[in-house]
Amino acid sequence: MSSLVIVGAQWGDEGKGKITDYLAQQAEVVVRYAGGNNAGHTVEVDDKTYKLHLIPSGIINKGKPCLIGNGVVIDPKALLDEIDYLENNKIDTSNLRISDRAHVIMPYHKILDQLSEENLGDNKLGTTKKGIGPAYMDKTERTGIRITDLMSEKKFAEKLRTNLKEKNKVLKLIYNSKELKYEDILEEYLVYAKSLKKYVTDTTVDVYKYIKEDKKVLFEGAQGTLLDMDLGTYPYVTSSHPGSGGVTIGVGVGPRYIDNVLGVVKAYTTRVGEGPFPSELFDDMGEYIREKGHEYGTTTGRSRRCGWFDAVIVNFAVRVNGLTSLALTKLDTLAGIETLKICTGYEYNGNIITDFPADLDELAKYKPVYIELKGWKEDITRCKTYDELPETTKTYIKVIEELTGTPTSIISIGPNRKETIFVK
Ligand code: 2SA
Ligand code: MG
Repeated sequence: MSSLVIVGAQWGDEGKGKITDYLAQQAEVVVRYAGGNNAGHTVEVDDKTYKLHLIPSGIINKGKPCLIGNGVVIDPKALLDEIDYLENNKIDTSNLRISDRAHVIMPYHKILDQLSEENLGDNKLGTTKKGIGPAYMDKTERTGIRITDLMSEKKFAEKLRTNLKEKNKVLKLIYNSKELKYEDILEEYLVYAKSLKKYVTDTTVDVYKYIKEDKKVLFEGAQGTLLDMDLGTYPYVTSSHPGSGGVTIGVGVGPRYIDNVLGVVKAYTTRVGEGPFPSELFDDMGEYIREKGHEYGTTTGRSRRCGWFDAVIVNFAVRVNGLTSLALTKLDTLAGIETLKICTGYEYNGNIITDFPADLDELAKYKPVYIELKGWKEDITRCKTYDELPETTKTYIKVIEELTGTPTSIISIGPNRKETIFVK
């Protein structure tokens, strides 16, 4: 049996989509376990680029069952649009399955996400405004509407009536905003329900069956460890569990069925949205990396903040996820930079820490400590093997392995599936 979790080891956008697609060529099943259509996963195969938000990236590989687990929040319209987008691009979606336990993103979730961000002003989180937070809030409040409810007209109508009564009060009294009409939402969502019915199943049964049949199962993460609601830079996090622990709950699979955890790390660091980012670059170098690496949000188009590789946060990800190896991505972006820096710790008043602190005010006092490494000028996108990489690139990889105590198993040197070196 060999199941593998693919987890983001930074603040998301590490290239999980590309790595999932690459590994899905050998896997038999791909499962999403957290988040929703806030995610943006880009997959490039031959001369085609696909942008996915909710459906596992494994879908690009023909005939692989792709499951959306119970830990995911589903915007039915976004899902149906994505199915259409894939079908229009000749990608078969008949093997897609969605969990009957997954929660549904409702129109009021999206509006509340937007209003709450506006209300927070300077303290805003920088969410994707897809309704993710409010949907998970209802889930934990135990008032959420699940896919299984949506499949029953009567149950959905009842739950919607109760929920909307309360949401309209919030919209009107707290935000002085327009109330939503029950009939409009009911009518809209019952149409979605009809279209989604054929995909709905108890995915815990499917996953268990695949595992018992010794099938290779890939669990595809969304966002990143530092955005995990428990482990990330709270409150500047998403409302789910992107870390490897999210798999057991978000899919309903016991930890003993997980063999390996692959941490996807970008060769530098990016973050989109608000929140601390110790190795952030505010100068031309940050701009250079942003432009060269096309660092713009796949879902919102927002420009991503860029900075040097931070071994402190990756070590944190190694620890809390139990990473067994790293997939190092976007190394090609760094070509042409004379001196590269890697953050190895944070310093304040002569005291250096290497464990990422929980208290963000405490963290703000610290300044990153860097080591410098010689860069490379060569375009490495055509390298086919590790040995073909320039010596300086190899040193950069080795230093990351040493600092994180974790071997690199995959090196990504370009967005295309072909631009990937499998190390071990
Ligand atoms: P939310 O919408 O409630 O999940 O936002 C909360 C925080 O989580 C961050 N977040 C992300 N960070 C990186 N990538 C994400 N996906 C898109 C992408 C983002 C985009 O792939 O580029 O297009 O802007 C993602 N989704 C959520 C978010 O920025 C908040 O900091
Ligand atoms: Mg992304």
